[in-house]
Amino acid sequence: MPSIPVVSANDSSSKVVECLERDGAVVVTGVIDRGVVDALLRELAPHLEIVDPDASINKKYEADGGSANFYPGKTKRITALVARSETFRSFVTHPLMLSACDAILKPNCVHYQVHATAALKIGPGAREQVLHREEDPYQFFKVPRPRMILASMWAVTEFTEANGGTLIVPGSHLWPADRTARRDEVVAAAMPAGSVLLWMGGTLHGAGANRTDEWRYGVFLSYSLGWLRQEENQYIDVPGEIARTLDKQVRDLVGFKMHLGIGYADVTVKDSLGERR
Ligand SMILES: O=C(O)CCC(=O)C(=O)O
Repeated sequence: MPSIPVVSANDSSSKVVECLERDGAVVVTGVIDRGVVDALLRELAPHLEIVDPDASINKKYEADGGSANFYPGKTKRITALVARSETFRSFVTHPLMLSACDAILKPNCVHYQVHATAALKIGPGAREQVLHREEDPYQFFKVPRPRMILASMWAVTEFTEANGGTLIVPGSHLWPADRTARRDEVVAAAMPAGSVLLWMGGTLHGAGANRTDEWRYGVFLSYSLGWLRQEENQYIDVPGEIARTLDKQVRDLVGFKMHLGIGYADVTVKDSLGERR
């Protein structure tokens, strides 16, 4: 039976990377403590409160070129987490993530960047999401693609097989394009609150179905090569007035830094942080 390896936050970063390279995913337990979880909950609560889980976000996604059934219903989803939560910014610069990105992404770029952020609350009765790869939008590269993305899911509540724990197909980051996953090759990530699931951009995955009467709450954070177009438009989701207040490390990671010659702006019009000259 395939499985997702589990390591602890005290294990070495090379162990995390070894699991990612071999299995395409790894759970790291004990990464954030209760105080951090509580702070995150407080900061995101007002934004999540106003989301209607029955209002489909597929309509907008489809209008923007995405597929019509990609997002399951009965789910609350908000993005722009760098702008919305100070606690989330400490996830962006967390040593666990930076050491994994250094090993997985750095060989293909000078520096990597935040790719997408989301808080995802999966409600009772939500269906399973279609399996996909984070790197699918870069379809001009053939599967298995060069390493472009590293993704993570931070467990705010416990993740179980029954409550919508993220579905992972271990090893699928190495599969040829024509191989599809059999049911017995799909594994739900089970992890206590405070754990982080990391997976490769080429790993097949999706949100699990929630067959319980409680909400599964996770926070998604991915990184990509610094020369790629980001999935989430960070220049809009982190507007200049907020970008200006961020630590330089966070601001650079969000994308306010040129990658070789890519990303310049005419500062006589508007500087990179949105200030008019
Ligand atoms: O919620 C999850 O566990 C995964 C979500 C996901 O992969 C997505 O929305 O693209």
